[in-house]
Amino acid sequence: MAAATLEPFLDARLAPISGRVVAGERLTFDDGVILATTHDLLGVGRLANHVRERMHGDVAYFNVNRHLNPTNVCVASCALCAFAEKYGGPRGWTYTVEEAVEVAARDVTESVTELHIVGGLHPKLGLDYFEALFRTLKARFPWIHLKALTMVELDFITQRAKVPLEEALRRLVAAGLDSCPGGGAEIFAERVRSVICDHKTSGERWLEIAEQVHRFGLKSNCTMLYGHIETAEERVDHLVRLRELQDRTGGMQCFIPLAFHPANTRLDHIQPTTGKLDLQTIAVSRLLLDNIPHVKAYWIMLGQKAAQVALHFGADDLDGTVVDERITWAAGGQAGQGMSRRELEHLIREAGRVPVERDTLYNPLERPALGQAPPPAGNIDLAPVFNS
Ligand code: V47
Repeated sequence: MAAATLEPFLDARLAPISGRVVAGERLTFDDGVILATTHDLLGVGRLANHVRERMHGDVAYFNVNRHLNPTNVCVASCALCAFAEKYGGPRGWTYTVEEAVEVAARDVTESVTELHIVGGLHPKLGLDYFEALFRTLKARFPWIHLKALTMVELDFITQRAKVPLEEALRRLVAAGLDSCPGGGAEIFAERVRSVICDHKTSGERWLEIAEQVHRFGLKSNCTMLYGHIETAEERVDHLVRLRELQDRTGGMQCFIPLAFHPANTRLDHIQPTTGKLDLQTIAVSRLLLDNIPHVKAYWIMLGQKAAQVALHFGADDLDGTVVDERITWAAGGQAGQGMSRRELEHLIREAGRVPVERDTLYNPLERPALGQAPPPAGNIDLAPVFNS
């Protein structure tokens, strides 16, 4: 795209930033604050779209996955969370290994390439539980990538087991762990953490654990929870800290901005995020995180419509079929708990992008598009769960 097509800007401060974006130069913290606070949403979007198309052309990724939450019992009591229940509380669930595998098996066919496994910090589920869970899941579904355990869960499990993180990772990988999701990062600034998630792993510790995970050889994702009490400066600080980590390790594949859902949390006096903040946060992330390959518009939190538009504001991925999402759902999420592959492809095509199914590590998968060819032999493709 020619530089001239990015202009004109309603906010003159975007013009010099545009020059740096087109030249492929790194943006500064101050650039980030301008981009995050301007009302020239379309200007910021054009810049982010320029970068997105330079990196990925017209491709928009999605995957066929299933979420699995072995427990919602959690020793932390984060104000931001509507999912967790205290030990012994009436809303709590904790699956045995066998129950967790049966819950997964309800929806897993050969079409499903990823299990996304996260849960509460359960006081009695140790390293051995997760080893047994991963081993049993791999034995039952050997083709599935296990993307499991946030940095916060890893921190908790290893402290409880009193083993060094490296030993825990060695055991978990031997049992079947393939990569880590990006949750629990929230906002790194201590001022914010002390209100929304006190007692949780600190921002520094989240970054330290992620660094060790990457040095061990595992890939991870990363996230930022926005739209609560944080300032624009604190969002930009979070992004810059992720960028610095990525400079050191290169271990993060994808960044996912998570729109705060206030319902049923102790922060329910806060208004839900607006479309402007959602799209601007996607765009600013794409522009600042010049070393993280993918930015995900997580449709569960953004809603299908904003996630689709975000494919023109810097995002190149919608996440997946998901099937059984419980964290956003508990906090009043309206987007539903799962979407079919056909619907994901439709959203992407209608946005003028080219849908590409990927595996967790962003390898494109060769599959006939739905509606254009029959599914592969033996693949029931989760109809009607995914295809309705
Ligand atoms: O860790 C908790 C956040 C995360 C709320 O890595 C909330 O591919 C909004 O991390 N409102 C879970 N957010 C989701 C997550 C994720 C999702 C999809 C893909 C990937 C990936 C990661 O959601 C939690 C926390 O940061 N969260 N409560 C809430 N009320």
